Amino acid sequence: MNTVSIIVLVVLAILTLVQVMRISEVSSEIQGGKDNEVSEKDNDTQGRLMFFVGMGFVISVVVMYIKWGPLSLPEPASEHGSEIDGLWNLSMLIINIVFFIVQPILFYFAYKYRGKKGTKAVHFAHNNKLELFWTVVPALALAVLIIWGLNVWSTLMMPENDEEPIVIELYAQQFNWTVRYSGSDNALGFASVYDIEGANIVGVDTQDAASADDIVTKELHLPVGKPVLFQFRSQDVIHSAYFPHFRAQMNCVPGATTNFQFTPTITTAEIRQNKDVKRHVEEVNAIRAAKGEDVWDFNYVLLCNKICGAAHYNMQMDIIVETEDEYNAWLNEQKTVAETL
Ligand SMILES: [Cu+2]
Repeated sequence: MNTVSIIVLVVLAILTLVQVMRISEVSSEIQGGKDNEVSEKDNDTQGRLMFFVGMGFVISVVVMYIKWGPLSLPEPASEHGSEIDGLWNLSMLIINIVFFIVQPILFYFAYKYRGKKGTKAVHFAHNNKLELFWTVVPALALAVLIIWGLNVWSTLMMPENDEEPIVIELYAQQFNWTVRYSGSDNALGFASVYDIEGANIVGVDTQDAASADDIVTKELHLPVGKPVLFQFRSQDVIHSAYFPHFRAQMNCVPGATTNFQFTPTITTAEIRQNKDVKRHVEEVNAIRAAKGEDVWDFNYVLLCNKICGAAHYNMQMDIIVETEDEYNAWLNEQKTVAETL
């Protein structure tokens, strides 16, 4: 449909609406204006509708919790993960208590105090005790959440290291991730977007001595129980490195380096034995089998959590957490920058 016919259609629709309103006004005048009056029956119907629709909404929340709750993330696979989960669980507990008390009362009262002939609303201006209660209780709840949250934040952002963390760079671009391991010196060589050329996809400065043993790969392997310090860069727009199973996320900003450290605690092989993960894999594979698709197995995943463009949804990478021996064996097979560039 071209623009002209759309405009004509909209104008005709508005004209029709205006005519319908006029007819309604005229018919109301003929009947002495009575059909605009709200009857006792209207109030009854509206009150009941409010109650049933509102309660339907509250019940639908319970049904959704039961049906989709089991799809939430399995146990955290990082050292700090349980602290994030603790904050999340307390927030959700408070939200749910308030929701399941306030919402049913709200819809019940809308029904109970619906318009009735001869009933007049009470003018209730002020009550100090009530105002104190609904100010102090939310203030206390917020204070607990904020103070606890800030504490968790500062321990996550300034971790105390017993051992030197492994430095790994995650390089984001529309729409994929590249990993750069810092090699035996555990120091990343200088890199810049201006040095990107041919096979040098993350712009490593080959003149920098620290870059010779760096390893650029498209696979993310992590050793279990070892702290990992991720450094994030972006080539084009703001991306966000999201590790849902490790309860971690950090923005990747063009022109800046951001970082986040965490310690994986459960290997990929171990998490595949987790009962929630097993059930989820079985359910997914039942759906895939019905469609004639291949069998899928669970993997930790790194996702982009900023809507960074058309293929943003597909900007992901598997993460393999393994024992230190397996990790070192894999890393030794990889080619360094000195060997490839
Ligand atoms: Cu992205």
